[in-house]
Amino acid sequence: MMNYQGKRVVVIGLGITGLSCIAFFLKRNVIPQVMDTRKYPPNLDKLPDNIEYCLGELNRQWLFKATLIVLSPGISLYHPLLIMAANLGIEIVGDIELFLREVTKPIIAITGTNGKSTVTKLVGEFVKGAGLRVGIGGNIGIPVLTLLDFDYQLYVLEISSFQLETIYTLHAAAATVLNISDEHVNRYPYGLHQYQKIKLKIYQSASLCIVNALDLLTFPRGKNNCFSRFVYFGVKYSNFYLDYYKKQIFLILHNKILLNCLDLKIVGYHNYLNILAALALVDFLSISHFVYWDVLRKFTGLPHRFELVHFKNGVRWINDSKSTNMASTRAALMSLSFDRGVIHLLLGGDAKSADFNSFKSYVQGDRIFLYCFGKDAKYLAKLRSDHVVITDTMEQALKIISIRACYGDVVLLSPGCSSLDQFENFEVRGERFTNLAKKFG
Ligand code: UMA
Ligand code: ADP
Repeated sequence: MMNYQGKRVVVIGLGITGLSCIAFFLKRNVIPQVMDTRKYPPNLDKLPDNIEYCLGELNRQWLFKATLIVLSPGISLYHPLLIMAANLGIEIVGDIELFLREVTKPIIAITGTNGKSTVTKLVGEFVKGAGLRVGIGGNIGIPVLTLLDFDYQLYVLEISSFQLETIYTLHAAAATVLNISDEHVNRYPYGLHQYQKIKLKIYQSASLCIVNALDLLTFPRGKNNCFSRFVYFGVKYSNFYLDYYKKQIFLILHNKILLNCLDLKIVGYHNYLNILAALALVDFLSISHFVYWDVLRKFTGLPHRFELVHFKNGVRWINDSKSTNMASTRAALMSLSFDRGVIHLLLGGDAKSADFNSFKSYVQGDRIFLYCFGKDAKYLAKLRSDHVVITDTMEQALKIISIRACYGDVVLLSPGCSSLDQFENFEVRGERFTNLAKKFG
């Protein structure tokens, strides 16, 4: 356990991470200073009276006098003032680094562009099923420092690239980068390569690196692979792969059939890969196959991820609001099975400067109609020359769809963009879609 007595601590960000950091230091009798670049950040009302705070910008004087800066993931480590602070030798860490310095129990660490929450949840269920007390947290919405209040035997952490920026001492029992594709381009000026490099940090000093054999970008390289053992998933020479027989797909574990994918409640090739990754991550725990069967048969996935929220008059309304990049929208389109009708695809929000050209081929043809809304609607509408409607809001698009949708059609919200231009978060966007689906459908 670290001793922070005498440190001048600055916490940046008043979101749920910042709040958990403040509580962490107060418990250790250290009173941090707090700042947030937002003029009206959330949680101000939750700040104890004795805490000094500064809003609207980063306070240069406080920063340069600090001995420890704790940065929330929403603020980039490459902010000019933070670069200056780092050059002055001031330590900058995130909440997960604080957490790592406190715990001794094994950690399963999960990152990737898509599938992190699904795999984190599934791994958590496997470990629980094996009878271990498991702490699940990180980017999934539970700040890791809040896990310190409980006596867990193992931790499962979902870690975003933003969080990886400020992690230095992760020694995971098993770590994975599930997949890598274009995402958060607005945060990484050097593009995909910079984003990938940050993601691959998760392998550093991991005992086991769980590698997606189908995605070269996820392979450990250089410094990442010292002392580690690689375990691949997704291809036949590995212990975790998919086999095909008479149009059916089977999950293969250590060369034996574990399950027919028809017995699962979740659908889609991407989800079958997620299951393989989860199995590979927990393999070192030697969990019984009965636990795997039981968990997998019951697992319904998480809300807002390709979730059927309404079915009426033969029309399926699917909420995939968590789709914030084109790879996840592509996965949704590939998961749809139907023999009649068309897809009404709602795309929209903040595209975060992503390049959608490679996605064009997935949204052509007579059986797909695009409805583009929000900040980048016009940009998204360039994906095809016909069958496109541009609206300001998702609600306007849904009104039009409600008139057009016929028996056999699918209405799919898989927006491929961040929700923050028009909604508080992806959950609010998904709930709005669900309510409107029930109203118009
Ligand atoms: N912000 C400012 N100024 C500040 C601090 C934050 O403008 O000084 C803005 C950020 O740009 C962001 C928002 O405020 O838009 C929230 O940032 P935050 O760091 O305060 O976020 P928290 O509420 O602490 O939530 C964070 C993660 N959010 C982000 O990384 C943006 C949550 O992931 C995570 O669940 C939580 O910590 C607990 O670990 C959310 C997310 O969107 C779900 N993650 C991104 C993603 O999945 O793509 C990475
Ligand atoms: P993350 O936590 O990385 O955002 P989620 O499990 O919450 O991942 O899923 C986010 C979106 O990505 C959803 O639209 C989901 O259907 C899709 N998705 C999940 N797993 C994958 C995968 N392996 N490849 C591509 N898309 C995926």
